Amino acid sequence: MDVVLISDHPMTLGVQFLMTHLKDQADLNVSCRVRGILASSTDFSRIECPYTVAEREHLENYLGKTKPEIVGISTIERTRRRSMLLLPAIRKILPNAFFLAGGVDAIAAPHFYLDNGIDGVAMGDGETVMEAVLKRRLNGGREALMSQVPGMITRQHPSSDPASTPDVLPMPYYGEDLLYLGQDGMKPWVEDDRKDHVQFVNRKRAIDMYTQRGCTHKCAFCAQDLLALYGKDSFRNSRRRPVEDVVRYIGSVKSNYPQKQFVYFWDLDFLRKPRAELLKFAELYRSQVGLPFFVFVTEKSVNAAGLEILTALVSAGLRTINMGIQSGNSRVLRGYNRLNTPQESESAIAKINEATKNSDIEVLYDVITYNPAETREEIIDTIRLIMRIPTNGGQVIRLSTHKLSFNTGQAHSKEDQPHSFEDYQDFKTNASIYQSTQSPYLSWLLGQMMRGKISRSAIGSVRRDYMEKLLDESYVATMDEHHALNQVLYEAVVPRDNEAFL
Ligand code: B12
Ligand code: SF4
Repeated sequence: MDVVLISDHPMTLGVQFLMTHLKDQADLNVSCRVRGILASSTDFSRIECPYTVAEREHLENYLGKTKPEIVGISTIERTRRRSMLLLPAIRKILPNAFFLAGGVDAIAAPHFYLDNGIDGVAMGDGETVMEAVLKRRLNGGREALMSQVPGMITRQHPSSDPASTPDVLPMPYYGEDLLYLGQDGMKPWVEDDRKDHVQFVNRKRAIDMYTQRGCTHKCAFCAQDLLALYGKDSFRNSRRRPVEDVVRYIGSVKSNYPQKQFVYFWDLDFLRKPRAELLKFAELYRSQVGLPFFVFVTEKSVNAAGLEILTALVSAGLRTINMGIQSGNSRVLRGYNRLNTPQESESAIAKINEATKNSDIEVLYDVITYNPAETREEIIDTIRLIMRIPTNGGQVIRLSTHKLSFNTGQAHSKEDQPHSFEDYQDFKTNASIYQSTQSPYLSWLLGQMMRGKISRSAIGSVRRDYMEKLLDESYVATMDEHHALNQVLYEAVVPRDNEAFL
């Protein structure tokens, strides 16, 4: 039996986790061939657009040829439109296949997917659900999928407990059954030839990896690791993989794909491990892998880890460290359910600065812009915090912003919100901008500051010596009162894509 799992690449490692798990099941391996397709768009700025004619033809031909009986689709909010446009066409080619969706967006809005041509939605981690679906299909045919599969909802069985989670955290699959869709067909390996991602700029030849799942924070805007489903399950939220295993696995991927020259650890908080484990990781990684690597951290874990751990990671090859600041105002942070303070952020920023100042490491900070609940003064608190980031070292300090995502399954979810696909600093001509912030001008200014590098002379696209004038109270009020002025400003100063990252 052929099974095809499709994911918009790069989006998540969900499909690659499922593949490793399924390929580890000896009984399934005899009768099933599971392939993954990372279906990419050549341009990050059009991830929500339909596939090009060529991409679609390759995908349809491939499915027509392999005739999978199970098709899995991995979902996030921004690519919902693309998946939904594709679905009717592939259902026509594969009228008897079972279509299963999973991932954050399908979990947040399962009935939307069921009403639009999906047969089942995996409510949570997909490994055990996929395994059960494949086994049932093999043993009892399509009919066997009509009775309830634990962790999956269908039109006949519209609710379910969250899916159970495998005891061992799988490693993402890399191998011949992982294919990449491009303009010229399906390939077993591609050097990512798209423009760099706005926030993560070393994606072209990267190994993506995980050492643990979950995060101890519960920020209301974040769809982290299916928190809405597993929030109370501390075992699920702190599953780890021994660092020895992870380092060995990266070593094997590196030798199979010598072209790959960078490692991204997508753990939501890489430093959330015992100190001894972090030191062991640094030592093993330096001696056995040695590739430059990326980590996400939080201000609490940076403060807890301190200089010793940060310095050990730097000597192991740490190349980019990414910390979310989100806001420089305590009230706004409380609204995000973010259990930190601006002071904690500043203390973490100082530690990161100290550990990285003698290197050219990238330090990447991000904040949230366009939150309708923020006042002018609160946005200015964030602007001022960004202005205080030290620039006395050799590191490259880069900045980026996020707009609130509305489909996280959490407190900030707004199903009635139109699915706006603009993100980061993209707001240029969008009329809805005026409902998304109490100060279009300050949100725009913050977006410009967060666009690119921070240096002694400029913060992002804004000259430092102009900051006080730009923050003058009467100037801010005038700009906000006269939308036409704002509009002129957006149109006059539209940075090129990824401007400051070139
Ligand atoms: C890594 C990551 C990336 C990487 C992807 C790298 C890669 N190799 O693919 C990069 C940096 C490229 C990326 C980019 C983006 N990302 Co991102 N990313 C993540 C992150 C941190 C981890 C995802 C992951 O790999 N998780 C581990 C896997 C194993 O878990 P999973 O995806 O949940 O999959 C499991 C289940 O959901 C389920 N499942 C998933 N798919 C399927 C399919 C089937 C058939 C089944 C049965 C089950 C199933 O089973 C899986 C295994 O248990 C998440 C946050 C998070 N922790 O989830 C954000 C996240 C997915 N990203 C998000 C966003 C918004 C984006 C961007 C749109 C941002 C932007 N503005 O550019 C881009 C879009 C990329 C694109 N398509 O061009 C949002 C999505 C929000 C939403 N509600 O949809 C998230 C949730 C972050 C957040 N907190 O808001 N991202
Ligand atoms: S935003 Fe970061 S710290 Fe907050 S819940 Fe998400 S991953 Fe955790």
